[in-house]
Amino acid sequence: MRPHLSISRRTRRTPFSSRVEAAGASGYTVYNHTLLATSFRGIEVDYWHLCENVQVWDVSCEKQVTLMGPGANQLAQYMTPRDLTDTKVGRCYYLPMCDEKGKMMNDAVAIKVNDRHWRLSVADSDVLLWAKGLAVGFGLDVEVREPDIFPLAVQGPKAEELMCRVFGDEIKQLGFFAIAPFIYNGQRMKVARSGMSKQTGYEVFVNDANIGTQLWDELFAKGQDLDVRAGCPNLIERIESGLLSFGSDMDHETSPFEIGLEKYVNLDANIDSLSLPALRAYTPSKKLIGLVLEYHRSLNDLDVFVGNKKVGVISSQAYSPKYMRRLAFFMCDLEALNGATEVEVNTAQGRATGTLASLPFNFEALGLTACR
Ligand code: THG
Repeated sequence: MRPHLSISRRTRRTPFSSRVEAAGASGYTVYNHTLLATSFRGIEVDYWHLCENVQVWDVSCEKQVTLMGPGANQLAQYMTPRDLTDTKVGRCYYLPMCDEKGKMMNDAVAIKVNDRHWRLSVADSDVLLWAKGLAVGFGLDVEVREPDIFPLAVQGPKAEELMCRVFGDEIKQLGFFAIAPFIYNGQRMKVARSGMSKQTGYEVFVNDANIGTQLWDELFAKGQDLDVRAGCPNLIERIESGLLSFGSDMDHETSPFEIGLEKYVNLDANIDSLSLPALRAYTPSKKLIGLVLEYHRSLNDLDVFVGNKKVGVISSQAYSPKYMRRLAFFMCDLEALNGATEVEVNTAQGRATGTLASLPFNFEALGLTACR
């Protein structure tokens, strides 16, 4: 018998869990102590559907750590090396969150609700505990909470059409990473143009569980002709898009410089950020690099070699049916790599050669074209 996941109150359900089950979720993971589906009809079938249609995802596991009070701005700035000085209400900000050693605590999508209120939509680590510790330790006048807000993502090329049918044509005004309030069934809810895919997508921050399930049902009723399906962040699409996953591609020992997040680190900013002194002094010796493998072979292990020398370990990988290659991210020891452009991995059929690629993947530059 295959092992199964024992679900209890500790593995929190969400307002949408019964809908996700009824839609045929075939796999789950636990993310921020909460259920997150990983597949429905199988990740390849789910993948093609996401690339061509529209899906509704229960991403309630993206917990909303809320900082409220006069010290909210100061606490938010302590937690990230990205300069928040000129941040605006109505925009989302992707933030590396780093500790005093300059190591990743989380990568979050943040919104500034107002000058005394930040909301961090967090990846899979206990940001609530860290934020509470910092608030008390620094004596900040700020309340740190995790309110009942349940993000629901609508992703795929037909997402805009479906969202317009439910929320009205004003949805079209939302630019990438913009967020604005919309009224649904008399309830004000924030909607952002964001999500864990590079397809068009939105996230609705559902703040009322009952209205949320009505919203779920209405998305399916109004999207029937668009072939709307329940879905979830898709491993294949995530890797093709070069989106990182906390816990897989980074952990509490990783520097933002090692995973391509340097563009969100403002080394020269005159700000009070816990991690900046350490980050200013740090020179990375590792880097997350893309890997393209010729054949549809499964890997025996995650080690990456140049000859007999191990140069790194794969952190995420999937077969891309669109480019007909296995794609991976691997954490590479730059000194061991010593400028090599080809590496080897162990597959079920023996050693296979892989080509290095910068992230995010540039398929055109790699000479790869989509098969459909
Ligand atoms: N949506 C929301 N919260 C989240 C996620 C989400 N929290 C956890 C996790 N996902 C955080 N990880 C990411 C990673 C990348 C992006 C979003 C969340 C992303 N990046 C864009 C890019 O890389 O091109 C844009 C970054 C930018 O322009 O600032 O979208 O999915 N609410």
